[in-house]
Formats: sequence, structure tokens, C-alpha cells
Amino acid sequence: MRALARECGFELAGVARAAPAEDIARYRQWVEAGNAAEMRYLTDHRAPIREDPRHLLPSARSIVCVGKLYQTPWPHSTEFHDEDRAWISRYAWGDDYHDVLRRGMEQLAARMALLAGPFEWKICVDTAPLLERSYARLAGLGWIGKNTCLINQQGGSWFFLGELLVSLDLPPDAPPPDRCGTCRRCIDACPTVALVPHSTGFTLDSRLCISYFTIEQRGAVAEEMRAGIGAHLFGCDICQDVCPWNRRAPMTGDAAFAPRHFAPSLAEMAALTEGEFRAMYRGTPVTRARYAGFLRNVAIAMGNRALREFRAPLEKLAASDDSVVAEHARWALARCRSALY
Ligand code: B12
Ligand code: SF4
Ligand code: SF4
Repeated sequence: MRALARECGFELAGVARAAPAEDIARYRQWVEAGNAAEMRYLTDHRAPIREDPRHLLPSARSIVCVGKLYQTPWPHSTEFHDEDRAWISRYAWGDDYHDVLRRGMEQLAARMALLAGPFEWKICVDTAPLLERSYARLAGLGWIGKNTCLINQQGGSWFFLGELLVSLDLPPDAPPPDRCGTCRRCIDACPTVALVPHSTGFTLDSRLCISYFTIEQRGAVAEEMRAGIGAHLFGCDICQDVCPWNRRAPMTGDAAFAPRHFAPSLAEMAALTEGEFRAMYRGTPVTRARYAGFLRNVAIAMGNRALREFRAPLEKLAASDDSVVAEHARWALARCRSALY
């Protein structure tokens, strides 16, 4: 099965039982503590579905968990100091991973059927109500680091997860040991202190996370959180950039993840029309922010960089019909002015 997965483009693969989620209590506690912020898809009627993968495929007996590397030979956000440019996080540089992984898993299911005969299956990538990291850990793909990412000893953490729920009984793998040890680089590097202590280690408070603000949050970002966002335009890589397990992380061989845009000019981004935004980021994860959210993020990044040349583009954004964009641009203009005079 692992060899088949590799042929289908997955560097990592393993099997977990399609049994009720061991970590569900942890999930409930996380949600009850408010850590899901406004991500309703984590708290609404879909929340109980996460308790058991058989809610997604009643005949499921096993979960084939796969990992696909997306690391490319380009700098880390922690090495990036170009003042008039902003950061798009690594996972969003190329094609949208949902489609790439889905295609690979369809191939995997077809190849497995040639060997095992017909069986029922269902593909999950990110959006399904399934605790992906929990099952991937049980399938031996890695341990859950203090940055809450799944980390593989050889592969680091720059990989996406996907799951093929199957009605076949496959022998399960075993979870690897936790290899974070006494390290706490991610905790110390997080600019917004979003990795917070938890009874069994650390957890992520989305209400403080740059990735949440720039990708998931709709509407205004609380003023006191804006400075910590720095020049992040979409997502955040810091807690993975500093992780020692990513120092020698292997590169992806898949051209789908070759960078299209990773450090765009802020002035150019502020001037994009909606049509240009769509055309530029079509087929990449960046479209999730939507045009208004993207411009809001541009305004925050400009306010944090506070360069003289940002005044004109910010004045234009301050006249936007979108009240959130306009308010963020006014906030950024005030910062540019106070930095100049
Ligand atoms: C909501 C979400 C977010 C939210 C919240 C993140 C979070 N940490 O929960 C936000 C928007 C902040 C986010 C950010 C990112 N995300 Co995201 N996200 C998700 C999503 C849709 C759900 C995650 C979830 O259920 N969170 C709730 C918490 C409680 O769950 P959890 O952190 O996974 O923890 C569970 C287990 O890991 C386990 N557990 C946790 N700690 C420990 C410790 C021990 C010792 C044990 C035994 C178990 C355990 O218990 C928890 C179950 O309750 C998943 C896809 C999915 N369906 O799972 C992708 C997913 C987790 N994201 C992913 C990615 C790539 C990212 C970003 C890197 C994107 C970016 N560059 O900005 C960042 C990383 C930020 C970070 N440090 O986590 C990948 C992670 C791949 C990997 N190698 O880990 C996933 C799996 C998507 C995918 N299919 O590839 N994400
Ligand atoms: S993604 Fe960024 S803001 Fe979120 S926990 Fe990691 S370092 Fe902190
Ligand atoms: S930086 Fe250190 S503590 Fe954080 S996930 Fe990596 S190894 Fe674990």
C-alpha cells in the first residue's frame, strides 16, 4: 500500500483503524475554551461527525493516511526582510492542494482495487469533519509537535494530509514517539503568542494566530492584534520555519507546488482590481481570503511596514466601498503618518 501511495505521489503513507477518534475529548475541550474563534465549521452540526470516521463512510474499516510534501527551495519567512513586499505562506505558493491530493488519492483507490477487488472508499482532504492530524499520528506519519503540526522525523512538517477511508481491513501502523523533547523554539518565535500551554503540552489559540487572521477571519481584525501580523498577507510559517526538524526537510518533486507568487509587492497588491486578484491567484489557496479580506490584509501589512510610498495606495484603499478595507487603510495611514512625522 505504501509503494502504491508513493507511485501516486505521496511520500508518506500509513494505516489507522477507522475507529472513534481517541483525541475527541481534546477537541471538545479546545472548542469549549473558544480556541476555534469564528470558524463555525469546527463548532456547528459538523462537530459531532468528527467523533467517528464511520459517520463519513459507514462501511469504513481502515483509514489510509497520506502525506504530500510541498517544500520548495525558496527562503523561509524568517529570512525575509524585504520592506516593500509581503509574505504569502509556503503552502499557498502553488496549486491548491485540495485538488492535487484528491487526484492522487483517486489513483490510489483505483490501484488498490486492482489488487484487492472492489471496495467502498471516501476521500477526505482538509474540509471533511475528520481529525486529520490525530489519525495521521496513529497511522505513523509523525508526532504532533508543540506547534500543533504533524512532524515526520525524515520529512519535517511541510506536507499536506489526506485520508482514504476504506471498507477494507488493513493492518494498522503504530504512532511514532514525540521528538520535540525540551525544544520550545516555535513557542518562543510565535509573534502573537498563539501557542498556549495546555494540560498535556501546548495548543493553538486561533484567536491569536496570524494564520487564522489572514486566512479564516472575515470582517475586521481587532486593532490590538494588527501589529503582530507584520507583513503576513496570507497564512503564517514562522512556527514551522524555526523547527529544527525542518532544517533538512526534503523538497517536493511535484511541479504543482512550484511557487507562483510568494513575496508580492505590497503597492502592486493594493492596486489589484477584483478581476486581477482572481486572475493572479486562480487555482491557489489564496482565493480563500476573498478580495476584500486580501485588501484588508494588504492594508495591515502596509501599516506595519509604514513606508512613505504606501501613503498614496492606502489613501485609495481608504476610499474603498468596503467599510472593513477602508477602516484598515485609515488605521494603516495613521501608522504611516506617525512613523514619518
Ligand atoms: C482549523 C484548521 C486550522 C486553524 C486552526 C489550527 C489548529 N492548530 O487547530 C488555522 C487557521 C489557525 C490553521 C492554520 C494552519 N494550518 Co490548518 N487546518 C485546520 C483544520 C481544517 C482543522 C484542525 C483542527 O481540527 N483543529 C482543532 C485542533 C484541536 O485540532 P489539532 O490541532 O489537529 O489537534 C488534534 C490532534 O492533533 C490531537 N493532538 C493535538 N495535540 C496533541 C498532542 C498529543 C501528545 C497527542 C497525543 C495528540 C494531540 O488532538 C487534537 C484533536 O482534538 C485541519 C484539517 C483537518 N480536517 O483536520 C487543517 C490542517 C491542520 N492545517 C494545515 C496547515 C498546512 C496549516 C498551516 C501550516 C497553514 C499556514 N501556513 O498558515 C497553519 C499551521 C498553524 C499551526 N501551527 O497549526 C495542515 C497541517 C499539516 C501538518 N503537517 O500538520 C492540515 C492537516 C490540512 C491538511 N489536510 O493538510 N489551520
Ligand atoms: S502560524 Fe504563526 S501565529 Fe500561528 S501559531 Fe504559528 S507562528 Fe504563531
Ligand atoms: S520547534 Fe521544537 S518544540 Fe516546536 S514543534 Fe519543532 S521540535 Fe517541537
